[in-house]
Amino acid sequence: MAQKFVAVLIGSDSDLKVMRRTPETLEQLGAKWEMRILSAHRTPNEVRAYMKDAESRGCEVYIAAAGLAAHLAGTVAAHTLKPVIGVPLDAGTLGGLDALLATVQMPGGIPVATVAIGSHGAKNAAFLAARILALGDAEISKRLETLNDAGRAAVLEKDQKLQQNFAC
Ligand code: RP5
Repeated sequence: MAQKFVAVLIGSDSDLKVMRRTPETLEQLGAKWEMRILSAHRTPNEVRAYMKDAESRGCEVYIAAAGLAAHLAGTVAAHTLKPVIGVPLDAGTLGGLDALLATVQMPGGIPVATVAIGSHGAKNAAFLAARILALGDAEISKRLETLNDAGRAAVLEKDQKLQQNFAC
């Protein structure tokens, strides 16, 4: 059987500056991925064709990122029963609020799990996709646990330093 992977779609190459964080994080988590530039507005037929092919090869989760009137995640969700994670991006004059609303306000029955605007969302989309794959993948589950422990240790270490440096 084909290895399960995350398909990361971005609406434009101008999204790459922020969205490169997603594959970087997926790599850290040991999740297989591929990334494509495909637009809900400029290449709607290619979005559908890619999805059909990706699912035949083992795509289990989608991450779709776009700015402005961000319809990419919703379009993907309309064409699949796989989980879809939407990353709204700041690409215009409204700070990403336009993309956030376009991504999150899906009609009932066609969900898009929407993460934060921008780079934190790009990172969390990877974590959420990995959590989904980890339901059936012990290796990814282990990596999530290790990264979680590392995050906890880093905060506790900083706190300890703070206590030492600012002791009353
Ligand atoms: C969206 O429009 C893209 O996802 C991008 O965030 C924004 C601007 O695209 P470009 O005009 O830079 O290609 O569809």
